[in-house]
Amino acid sequence: MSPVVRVDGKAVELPPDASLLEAVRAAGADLPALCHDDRLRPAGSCRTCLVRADGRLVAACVTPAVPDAAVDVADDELRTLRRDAVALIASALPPRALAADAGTELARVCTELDIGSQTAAGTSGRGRDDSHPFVHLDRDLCIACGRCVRMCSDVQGTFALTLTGRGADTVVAPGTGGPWAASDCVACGGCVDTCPTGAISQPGPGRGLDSGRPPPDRVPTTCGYCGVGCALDVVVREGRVAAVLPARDGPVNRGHACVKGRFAHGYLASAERLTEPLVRENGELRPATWEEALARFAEGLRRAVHDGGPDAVAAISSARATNEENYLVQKFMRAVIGTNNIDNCSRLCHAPSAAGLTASFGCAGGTDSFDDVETADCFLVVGANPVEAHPVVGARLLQRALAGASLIVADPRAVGLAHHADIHLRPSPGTNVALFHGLAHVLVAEGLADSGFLRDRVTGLDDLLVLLADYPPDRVADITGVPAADVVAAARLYGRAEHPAVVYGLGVTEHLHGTDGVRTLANLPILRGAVGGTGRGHGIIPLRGQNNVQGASDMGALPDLLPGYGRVTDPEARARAEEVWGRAVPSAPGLRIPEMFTAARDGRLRALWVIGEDVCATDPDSRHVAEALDTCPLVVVNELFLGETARHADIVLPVASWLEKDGTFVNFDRRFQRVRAAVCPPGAVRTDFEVVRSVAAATGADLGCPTPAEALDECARIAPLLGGLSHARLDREGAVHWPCPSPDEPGEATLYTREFATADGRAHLCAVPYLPPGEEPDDDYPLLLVTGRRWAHYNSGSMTRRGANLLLDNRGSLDLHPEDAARYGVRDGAPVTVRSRHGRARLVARVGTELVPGQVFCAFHFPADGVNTLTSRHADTVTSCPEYKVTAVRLSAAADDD
Ligand SMILES: Nc1nc2c(c(=O)[nH]1)N[C@H]1C(S)=C(S)[C@@H](COP(=O)(O)OP(=O)(O)OC[C@H]3O[C@@H](n4cnc5c(=O)[nH]c(N)nc54)[C@H](O)[C@@H]3O)O[C@H]1N2
Ligand SMILES: Nc1nc2c(c(=O)[nH]1)N[C@H]1C(S)=C(S)[C@@H](COP(=O)(O)OP(=O)(O)OC[C@H]3O[C@@H](n4cnc5c(=O)[nH]c(N)nc54)[C@H](O)[C@@H]3O)O[C@H]1N2
Ligand code: SF4
Ligand code: SF4
Ligand code: FES
Ligand SMILES: [Mo]
Repeated sequence: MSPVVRVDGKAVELPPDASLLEAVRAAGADLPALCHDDRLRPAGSCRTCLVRADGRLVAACVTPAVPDAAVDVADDELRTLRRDAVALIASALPPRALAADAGTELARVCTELDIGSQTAAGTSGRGRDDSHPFVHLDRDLCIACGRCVRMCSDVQGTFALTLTGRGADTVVAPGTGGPWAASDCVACGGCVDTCPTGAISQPGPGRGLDSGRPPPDRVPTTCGYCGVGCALDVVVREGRVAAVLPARDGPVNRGHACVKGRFAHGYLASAERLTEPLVRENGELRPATWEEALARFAEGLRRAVHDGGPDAVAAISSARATNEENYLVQKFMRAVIGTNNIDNCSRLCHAPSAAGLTASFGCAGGTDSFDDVETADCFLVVGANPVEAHPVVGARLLQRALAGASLIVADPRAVGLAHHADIHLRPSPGTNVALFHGLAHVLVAEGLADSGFLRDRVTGLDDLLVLLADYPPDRVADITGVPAADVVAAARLYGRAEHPAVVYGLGVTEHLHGTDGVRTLANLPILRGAVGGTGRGHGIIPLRGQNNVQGASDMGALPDLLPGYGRVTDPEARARAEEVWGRAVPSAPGLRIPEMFTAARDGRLRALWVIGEDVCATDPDSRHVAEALDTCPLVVVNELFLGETARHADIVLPVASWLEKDGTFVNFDRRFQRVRAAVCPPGAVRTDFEVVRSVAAATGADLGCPTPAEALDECARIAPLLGGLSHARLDREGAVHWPCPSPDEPGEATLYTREFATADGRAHLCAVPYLPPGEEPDDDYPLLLVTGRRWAHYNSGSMTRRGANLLLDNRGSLDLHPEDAARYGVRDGAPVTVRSRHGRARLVARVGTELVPGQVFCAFHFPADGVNTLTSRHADTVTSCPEYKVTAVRLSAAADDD
């Protein structure tokens, strides 16, 4: 029921459970509310929001708006009471709290209430804590409102903060007692954002910003790090980024963000930033003009095509770049060069998701919207570590678990969410398919499958039932190491939930049988009828990694697919593109990324354009990659920095990053969102968009699409799936999900509500057996190395290592169990050498119990350590996605040098 309340006589209708504060705001009035933040549960402690409700004096923030309540706000007595409450708080603070440039919520409220700056007459003396690179504390400004503490617990879920002391001496402090830098803080910035006084602030020009009130110098955009797609407001001062704030109306982040989106923009001003093109001369890279670099590039392309035909040219497009840039790159390769040799880092990441979900359901994206987290009552989180890799998703999942939703985590490591899970399944890396069959076996055996759904909407049940007979929990326990009782318990939890949801990551895809993993995981929601808009669950969502890896693939930066997933082998799909481009589109699928390197080594590939992927750092068996580049006659790299790959290039083109350009990204749950230039790139830097156009021009071709907006319009004409998308629409509506076939239809958040998009309109169960991983430990390489992510750095680290994130984590480390540490004589914090059949890495040991004995873990954020010299060329048999999650290694304690 929607209550109707009268605010100073004006009737307002409210959502159920609204507070009087919301009623007052809905009536167009406002109140000071110093201990309140819409993102948090109300505390009702500061008494600055006093109103009279049906004659009683109450704090509006904690008083429910009961139907027909009469609320007085504006009378003089109330104004005085509120003003006195604020003035009392301000009077205890030192003068700087209300200085002219304070810019905080408290300063704004005082101005509005005509409380002069001389009111702040308290003393200083409690001191500061500036130990942390991004979060500073000025204890004298703390009013003990507790907003920071609640932000850290109720939104972020880190529980790093507490209020200590008594009475007027109460002040916020890290719960661990020591300095902030040594606390559990993961620098999400939540406390900084909510603090009304500037007691907690970020250093530099963004200090004490009042994020509730966007002034006009804020540029709304979408984060360019991970695939969550947080909406951010970039505060610009004198042409530079002063701060990045989470947008309160962000559809996925809802006023939250993480250390990367919020603080990792120091790279923009790095002295190492490339500011002019480089060309190789006598073996060295030297600066050049754009004219010279482009002319050389065009000549190199001409020669490659002359010597080897169009298929002697290939491009790797960037999941960091915009949709419009990806669209143009693939258009250039297909319509100008005449080859389908175009791919993107989805190949290294979620290509098995695209292939697997397409085979099971018909479309290459997650089946449902992340908005469903609020209604799901059970989460099965598989092979994903969102607390570190998709922190805003991790935070929202954690809050749902804390609110009572059940949580099953399937990960060999004790990742952040596992600590809050009802059940933590720890399959041995590479054994997912057996685990998923085990869960399916129990669902079927215990009558938890949805027979009506299976009959009406599903294909493949008979084959699966035959196969599942071979996967009783005991056998699954033998293969995976997960106790049979846990398999049964997890299946029951998922099977009996009313609205279960599956969320997964690279622990499913980056395997020799990654596509099988995706498909057999997808069997679970199909068996339960928890997909396809049945109201009985929320399907399956891949946590796609890069900011725009979904979009790069949607745009057709793939060797077999055109924009909107038309197959290059399908004459109709080709005809749609050919009509718009006026050029024939080749019908043979092109090379995948690993095939490009093989072709380069074989001499078949004569020109490779690498746009925003540091393949020599992040592709597996990287020594082989470097050799391939060195063999290829022309290598051109579009980059921000002279990374590992750029060092092997013949031409390096300096490009803009996400804070410096216009376009759109697609996030992990298929939302198109706008990206806007907040600042100008340095020197002669151009956007990838401009670069692709000028490369085409240098070869004598006109790519059309003079602006990003026009590029998306053109893409919409080719791709029925994306037909309704445009910059104008996104500027109006914020985010729009694909599929979105027409401008006057909303995007589809939940897919397949009528039928699945497969040829027969049914969901397809997958009956493939478990097969072992490509590498297994033996006497020479007795340990199993899993690679993945850590919270403070991003992939190659090219951006996060060039800013203060380096102060949060400054070296590559290897996690190992105390038993293994003892066995190999490795001490915590000591250097350790890791060897595989393919290479060697040097790391620092981190002894702990995240892993079981026999397994070790490291990230790949410090390329100089050599982690990707260790990883093998084993790859998913369907999509060629590397088996990054399983490498057999051995350790030695000393940093020896052979
Ligand atoms: N801070 C940070 N955030 C990032 C990134 C980053 O580099 N740093 N990168 C972004 C990108 S590109 C991506 S793709 C995403 C990746 O995000 P995630 O997929 O969450 O990342 P990973 O840490 O690579 O792997 C996830 C988990 O898979 C588990 N795993 C390994 N093998 C198996 C297995 O056989 N079975 C199961 N069930 N689990 C297994 C690992 O233990 C690991 O915890 O993160 C994005 N966000
Ligand atoms: N061992 C191991 N290796 C892995 C993985 C793993 O789990 N384990 N995960 C794999 C996965 S999932 C992924 S996605 C890859 C990621 O690997 P990469 O794509 O290589 O990593 P990034 O660091 O995200 O970015 C690549 C480069 O793009 C540049 N860049 C940033 N923005 C732009 C832009 O707008 N335009 C251009 N032209 N360049 C830009 C950056 O400076 C950076 O050098 O790593 C893979 N490698
Ligand atoms: S920055 Fe985030 S994690 Fe750190 S103390 Fe503040 S709210 Fe907690
Ligand atoms: S969660 Fe992802 S999208 Fe959001 S701020 Fe962090 S890196 Fe950016
Ligand atoms: S905002 Fe209502 S009591 Fe503090
Ligand atoms: Mo990724």
